[in-house]
Amino acid sequence: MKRVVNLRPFKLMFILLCLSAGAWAQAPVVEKVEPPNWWAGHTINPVRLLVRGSNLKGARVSSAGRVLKIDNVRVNDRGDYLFCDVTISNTAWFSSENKTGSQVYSITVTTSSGETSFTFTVNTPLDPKANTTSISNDDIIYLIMTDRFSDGDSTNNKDVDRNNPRAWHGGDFKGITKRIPYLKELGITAIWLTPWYDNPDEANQCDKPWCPYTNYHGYHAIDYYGVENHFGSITDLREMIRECQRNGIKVIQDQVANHVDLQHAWAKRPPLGNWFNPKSQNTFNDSVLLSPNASQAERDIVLTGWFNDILPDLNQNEPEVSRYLIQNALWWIGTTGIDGIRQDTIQYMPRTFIRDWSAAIRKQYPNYWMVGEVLEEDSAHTAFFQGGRTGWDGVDTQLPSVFDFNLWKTSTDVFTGKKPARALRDVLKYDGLYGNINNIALLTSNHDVDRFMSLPDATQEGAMMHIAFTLSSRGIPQIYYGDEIGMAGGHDPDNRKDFPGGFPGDARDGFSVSGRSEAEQKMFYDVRTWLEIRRNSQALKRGKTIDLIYGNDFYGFARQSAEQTYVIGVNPSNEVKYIEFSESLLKLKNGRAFYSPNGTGFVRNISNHSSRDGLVKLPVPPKNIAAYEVMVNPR
Ligand SMILES: [Ca+2]
Ligand SMILES: [Ca+2]
Ligand SMILES: [Ca+2]
Repeated sequence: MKRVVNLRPFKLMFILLCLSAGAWAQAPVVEKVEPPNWWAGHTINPVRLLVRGSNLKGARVSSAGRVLKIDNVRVNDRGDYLFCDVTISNTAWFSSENKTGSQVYSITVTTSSGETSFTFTVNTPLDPKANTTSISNDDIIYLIMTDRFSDGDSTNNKDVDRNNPRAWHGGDFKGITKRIPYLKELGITAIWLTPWYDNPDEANQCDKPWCPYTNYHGYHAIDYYGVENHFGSITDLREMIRECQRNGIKVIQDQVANHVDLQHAWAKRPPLGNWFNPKSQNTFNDSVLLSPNASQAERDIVLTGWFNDILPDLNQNEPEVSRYLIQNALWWIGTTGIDGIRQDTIQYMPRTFIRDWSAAIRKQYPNYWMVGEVLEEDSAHTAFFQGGRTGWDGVDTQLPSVFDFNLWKTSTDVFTGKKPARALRDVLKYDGLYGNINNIALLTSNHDVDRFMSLPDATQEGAMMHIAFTLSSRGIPQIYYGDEIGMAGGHDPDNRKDFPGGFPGDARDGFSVSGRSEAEQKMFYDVRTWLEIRRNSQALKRGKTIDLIYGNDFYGFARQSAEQTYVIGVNPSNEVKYIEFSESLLKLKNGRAFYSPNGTGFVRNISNHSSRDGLVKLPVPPKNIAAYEVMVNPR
């Protein structure tokens, strides 16, 4: 709408030529080519281009030479979008003299009224070893809302207003780069940033109480190949990713394939008549997706309804849309080297699309980790979307991970005194529903839920137990920025407050010990200790969960891998409790001892104390979670 042409000069310059002067008005014009580049030797070959322009009706598309072969040209009815397959010849590439860097080719669009051409860059084949580790059970993810974390570049602070919780606040990629030492000190191993696609700069207007609001959060894409100008350039992004990775921190991109913003160029002039689903409000009656007994009509409302009236819903059942989105995901991985993807509102897209998207990414990167957001506090529902199992619809989504919102919600309830401790076990008992339980993502909180410290009856001890429990559970944990210092925050946007010290002029610096309150420092220290326990334990990262004891005010369980056993005691009560269990439950032998790395210290050598009847009794202080490692030789 307000954006006329969005030419991103990323390895690409458009050359607009008009050779037929007599027919200037009708000569073809090219404005944007997506993707602007691709790789030789890629699992996606041919790559399908989406070309935006005008006067494209009847166009023929060609490229001189033998490297690019172009066919399957399709032009929409208005003549303003053109699709074509570009097959990249590997033979031509490898036999060329230029085996490093990239090669720029010219592609010509010809109609009866003239011709124009654009450039298309072919990059050297991607390193097959890159991204093969992706995100794994070794990782602990830290979710950052880029706009709200750290401002490292004031030159991109267009219309920043930190007094308005719904305005841009100025956080950016350079700010995150600057905080890498803090992230290392904390001990996380991966960051997930809210979306960095270019979003509208201007505030959305409406008659709702939350208007006007800006898209500082990034979920309103207007350019799937562009970077949000408030966060920096693609160069800044790549620099941030490179610096993170150099420091042992992986980067996860937040992708949004379900919808775009109404200001996207497609909204007014969609490439195809069925590019978007017709405008209707999503009922968010999500359970019809899980139930095989729902009518398809009811299910379609959830799959095709708009998230809201300014977010047109993409029709992934149209193969051109599906191909566009799959290529876009792979383009970001290849271009920036990101280590994982979080996919927004994944359940509102067809499961066949989730499968095709997942399969295509993992064809190129066999171990790649993607996590889908299925915001349901129901294990059966979230499990339905994880890959590894075929659903009632015959579809295995092949999606590596989903978030465990049921465990998150139950943990917040238990540690604010609303549910008994055994409720935790009563969520974990559904673990068998998942295709791969160790792959699922565990959250302490995120940008869509109230922070723990703003829940009724929240205490810092409760917040710490909530985090410790998350870090001692199966799956891959994810902490939301600020949780480590007990930041408070209720409903959106209160839960997206600026990290203290991240912005010029802040009264104090939460990134440093001296800037933290005593309570914040205690929290930071405890969280860091637990992160260290988690990072160093194969049992916590990959072990089986074995229930030992569960009651209203206590839950004891073990995490056991081939090489290590941990015993965890969860005690939300006001008195000391004991993890009492028979050694036989864990197949332990005499001569073992238990060591607590989170402060309780060496506790008990079984061979001296309880080997006779095979019973183990380990204390857990009140309002605490104790971790005991089973030691072969007492320390
Ligand atoms: Ca900034
Ligand atoms: Ca923007
Ligand atoms: Ca949808």
